[in-house]
Amino acid sequence: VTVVISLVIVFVAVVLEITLGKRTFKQEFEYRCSKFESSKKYNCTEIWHEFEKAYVNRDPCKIPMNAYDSLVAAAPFEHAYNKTLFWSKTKNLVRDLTKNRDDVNLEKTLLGSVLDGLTWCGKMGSSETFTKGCPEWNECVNNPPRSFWNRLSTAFADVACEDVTLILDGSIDTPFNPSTTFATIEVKRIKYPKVKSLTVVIVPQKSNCNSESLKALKSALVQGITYNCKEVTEAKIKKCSSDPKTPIGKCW
Ligand code: AVW
Repeated sequence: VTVVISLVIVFVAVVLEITLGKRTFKQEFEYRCSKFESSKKYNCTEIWHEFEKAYVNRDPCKIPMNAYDSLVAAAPFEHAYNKTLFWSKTKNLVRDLTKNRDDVNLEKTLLGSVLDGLTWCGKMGSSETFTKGCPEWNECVNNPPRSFWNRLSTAFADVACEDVTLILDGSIDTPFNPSTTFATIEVKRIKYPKVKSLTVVIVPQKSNCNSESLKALKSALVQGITYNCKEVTEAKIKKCSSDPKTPIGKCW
């Protein structure tokens, strides 16, 4: 009887650990990396080591963008660069739109998908990765996640070509906000003639294609690139998300 009870207890403990047990940061990183469709061409162990080198054993407010240079080099992009979508304040909407399509937002790339939604940092004198007690996004400029996303966004905008799309949030007064990653990093790196046009897509509400904020975007855009703006209903976007056979360009 004692043996049976012990076995039951062990079984319950194992089941609980599997169902409730959270992956550590490193496990989550490697799990997501290995799940990435074309990860066969990537070496997730090597990518992890390049990643942690950027911030481990360092002051978490002193991680510059270039700390991630070797990480970005170890996991080069291999998406369709002419199917690039940028976004600002519309992350979930864009995620839904590009799901099951070959159009690509940053979170569909290997490094983007691996680190999406995660927080991490190191500490001086420690070789560990921490997920608690890390600087907030705006606490200091050079914090590990912020510098990472700035660095990856730089690389993402650098490879974009032909006709690119930017999905903006029409429910706010400043859809093109000068303090965002799109405005500080990406818009400057979309170069002519590699990129021919930028199409802004916006659900008109507080803001629309005539808003002052979009005039600022137009002037921030590199000379030569054709600027288009399209207003589209939320219903149409939703319909398009649930119908991935419609080419994204036909959604607006
Ligand atoms: P965003 P962006 N705390 O919606 O134009 C934690 O403003 O900047 O769009 N994380 C934060 C914070 C914060 N206070 N602020 C921003 N973030 C992170 C890369 C958070 O993960 C793509 F290619 C939020 O979801 C797009 O074209 C993300 O930054 C463009 O840059 C975006 O904030 C979107 O950047």
